[in-house]
Amino acid sequence: MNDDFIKSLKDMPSAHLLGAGVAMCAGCGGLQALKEVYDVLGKNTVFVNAAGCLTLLAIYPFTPFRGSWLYTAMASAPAGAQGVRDALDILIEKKRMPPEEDLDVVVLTGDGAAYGMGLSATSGAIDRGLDFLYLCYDNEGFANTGQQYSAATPHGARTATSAGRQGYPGYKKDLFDIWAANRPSYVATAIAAEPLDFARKVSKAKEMKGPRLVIALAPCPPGWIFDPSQGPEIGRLAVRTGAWPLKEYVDGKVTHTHIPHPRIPVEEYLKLQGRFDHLFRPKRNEAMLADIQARIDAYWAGVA
Ligand SMILES: Cc1ncc(C[n+]2csc(CCOP(=O)(O)OP(=O)(O)O)c2C)c(N)n1
Ligand code: SF4
Ligand SMILES: [Mg+2]
Repeated sequence: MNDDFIKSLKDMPSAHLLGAGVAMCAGCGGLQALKEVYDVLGKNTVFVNAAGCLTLLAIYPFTPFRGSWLYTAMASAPAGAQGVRDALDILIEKKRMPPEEDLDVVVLTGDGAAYGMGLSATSGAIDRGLDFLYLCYDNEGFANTGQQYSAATPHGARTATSAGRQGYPGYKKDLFDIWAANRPSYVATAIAAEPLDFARKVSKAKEMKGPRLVIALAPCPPGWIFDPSQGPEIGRLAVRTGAWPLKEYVDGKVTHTHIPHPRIPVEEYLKLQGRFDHLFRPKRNEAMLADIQARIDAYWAGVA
């Protein structure tokens, strides 16, 4: 990278964040989610980022962000956020920083950290009532290291560690419910392909205090195996098939912010992704397709 290019990164406004993903894949759903969050939060933000694909945005000493960036180990981002929040509070209390210059502390991790390795640190942060927003970009695998399965991988998906006709034998963990059970201030699901819903949720979370989570499903072209141009369509299909319910939790109550109607068959979503190719070719795996559809139907049957 030459000096002029690095300087151009430094001078970039936030609106060019997508273009700044020089080390990222075209059509990265995680990067799109981060851009939509950053457009709402703005520069008074410190990101506390656990190892994952979006770590590639921190090209020391520059990032495309106007705010700050702290890099942590995979399991430790909420603990890092505690340190940053404490430091900001002490600076304000000692009048070494005016309150109007306070920063939003945002944990930014993938699903591998959020659903698995970082859950213990997350639980402690929620118990302490830490004032932070957690953005999980959920690409349903350890994408940065070659899409091994994570606790967020959906049933039947092929990953680097789940090959064969059955794909991943487990079921996606319900991080929304795990957080909600801890009674935090706010929990929401979102997706970049539904930008108004996403922006409204981030704006709402920004106005709150305490532990807040937004989980953004993040279609990943190389991990999910699709052409980058199909990312927005796959994102919309995740919602229209009911595979990715858009909802939020506030004050003990869960509200769906969009109820797909009519709900279209989940295979319309699955068949666009190479990671589910084995369910359609060389022969349709009717039993597994029916199982995946039945679980989605059962979920929506329980939505009032
Ligand atoms: C304790 C630990 N184990 C393994 C790694 C190697 N590693 C770096 S990024 C990554 C994948 C993280 O997955 P996720 O949190 O979903 O983020 P993504 O890569 O999908 O963006 C792994 C396994 C690590 N950094 N730390
Ligand atoms: S592997 Fe997936 S999550 Fe990682 S940069 Fe590429 S598209 Fe984004
Ligand atoms: Mg991931």
